[in-house]
Amino acid sequence: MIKVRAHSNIALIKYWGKRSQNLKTPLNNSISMTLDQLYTETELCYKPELSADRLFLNGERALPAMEQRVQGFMNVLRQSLGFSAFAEIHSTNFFPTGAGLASSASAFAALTLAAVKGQGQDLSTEVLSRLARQGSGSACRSLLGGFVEWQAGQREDGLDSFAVSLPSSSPHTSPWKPIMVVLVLTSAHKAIGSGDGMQRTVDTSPLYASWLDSVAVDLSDMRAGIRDQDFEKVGELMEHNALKMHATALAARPSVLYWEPASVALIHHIQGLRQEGVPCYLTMDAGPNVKVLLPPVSPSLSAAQQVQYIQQIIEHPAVTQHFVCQPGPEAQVIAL
Ligand code: 2P0
Repeated sequence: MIKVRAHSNIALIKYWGKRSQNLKTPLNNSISMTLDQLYTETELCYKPELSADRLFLNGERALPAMEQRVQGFMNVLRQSLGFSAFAEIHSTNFFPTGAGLASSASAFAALTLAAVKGQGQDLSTEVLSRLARQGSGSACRSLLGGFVEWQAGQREDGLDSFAVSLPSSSPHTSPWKPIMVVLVLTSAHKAIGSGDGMQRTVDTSPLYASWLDSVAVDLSDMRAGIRDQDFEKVGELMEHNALKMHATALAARPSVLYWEPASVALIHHIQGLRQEGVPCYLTMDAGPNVKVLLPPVSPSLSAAQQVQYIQQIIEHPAVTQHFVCQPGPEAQVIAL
């Protein structure tokens, strides 16, 4: 038995579109921040008596579709690493499932690490990331902590498509720790899944070519912003990139629309607070929730002032739940 923990991540520059469905290689690089408060813990045990992998999610046997997806991914691991055993897998999300917070990134990162370590293999982060990508694209970023870039790569076989750490500090400063407030909204509406949403956007949105044309500059500016710990630059660009991703999706046929009325209300709320002087910027993924970046405590921002900003952000009536996150650690083994 082995137990691991992997954290969720939020993209600052988005992954939106694949060049290979099967290998989950993306059409552009993406940059993310690993989130310390949202994570998955996975216990895995290889059992000789099993003739198929068994998956338990949050204490209950997983639905067949979910179990089949995991079995397919375990087949990829068996083939890549050269083993044949089947596993019993218990995966627990330490954040609400069904609240529109993606759990596939942390779940597939945790499963990859558990399955590999459970085989007694010690693989580099690069190899682990490349494997996790084949479970869910964004999972390749959750193997690493802090700020992370997923290199799209160019090879047909996907061998150069994996995530690497992005330095967030010069040698004389400490790691950068801005706040990401994850706002959960009042929504039960099930929108189109992210995989289908991005594919429809690639196939039908006339804006998609512009997305790809403009993302290289976004990536180099975001790298510089993180390196220089430049909050305004990172925040402004993060919000621009997210709204641009949603614009490409809105222009698909039929439209890929993830926003609820409460999402739009929250966008106005955050942009309004910013006009009043609150240093905050938003991002959104393939769902209705809104995530808000705030600067870290510093000589120019007291802890009390930061708490007040968080209060102003979460006091909107559309917010049902919130998580105050900072850059989180890499995926790790927590019990053997
Ligand atoms: C991201 N998203 O960069 C983007 C932004 C959603 C919006 O990665 O099909 O669950 O398993 O590779 O990783 C969500 O997509 O998709 C995602 P698959 P995944 O975070």
